[in-house]
Amino acid sequence: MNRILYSGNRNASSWAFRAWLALKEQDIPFKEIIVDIRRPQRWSNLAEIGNFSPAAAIPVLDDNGFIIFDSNAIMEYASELGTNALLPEDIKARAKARSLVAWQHSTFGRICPCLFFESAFYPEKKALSDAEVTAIENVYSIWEDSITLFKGKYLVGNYSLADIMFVPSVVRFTSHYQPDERWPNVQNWTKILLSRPFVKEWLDEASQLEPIYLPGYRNDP
Ligand SMILES: N[C@@H](CCC(=O)N[C@@H](CS)C(=O)NCC(=O)O)C(=O)O
Repeated sequence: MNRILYSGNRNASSWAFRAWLALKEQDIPFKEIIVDIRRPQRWSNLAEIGNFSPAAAIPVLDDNGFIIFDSNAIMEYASELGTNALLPEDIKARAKARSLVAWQHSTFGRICPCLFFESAFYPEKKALSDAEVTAIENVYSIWEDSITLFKGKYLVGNYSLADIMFVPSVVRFTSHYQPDERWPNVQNWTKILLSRPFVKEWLDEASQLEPIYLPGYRNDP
């Protein structure tokens, strides 16, 4: 089998997590090479990725010599290659799914940027600032509205790329601040998402690793 996913450390690579998840959910066989993106080896390892992928980042999917880079492209490829498309058939639901995917992919990282994915695995979590709580509550309300609108358990009805795209953000937010009864659909959705077998597989492995401490988490000087 000549399909290789260049992935990353389980407790650091939120983008690889998404690509890996889409391939797994679609039952697409692949070999995985984990690229160590911890500092300082991160830079030399990613430079090697740059020898065959323009973005010099992970994830990268090498499908028999054909290079697909960027998590979003790999997720769409997985959706089309597998038998259960991960985008809705309905044009509006599909546009909504793509809006949510694009939001996460482009600007969502600015929301609580100090709650990076790595921090979800810290044994001791910091207390959130008022601004962080407000930002997370705002996102919970947006997720709640989408689930309500599409009348299913997931963001746009059935399980889709939109749900997969948000899994790492769900992990980093809920590990610091759980949704309460103001967001009943989000409570249910996060529970379902986090108990999906492949999500659990990745997170179980992540939680067994040495945490990766990054500056900025505790607003240290
Ligand atoms: N837009 C890219 C982002 C990928 C990305 O930033 N990956 C990180 C590791 S999780 C990386 O390789 N960063 C290298 C860099 O910042 O140059 C994607 O969605 O695949």
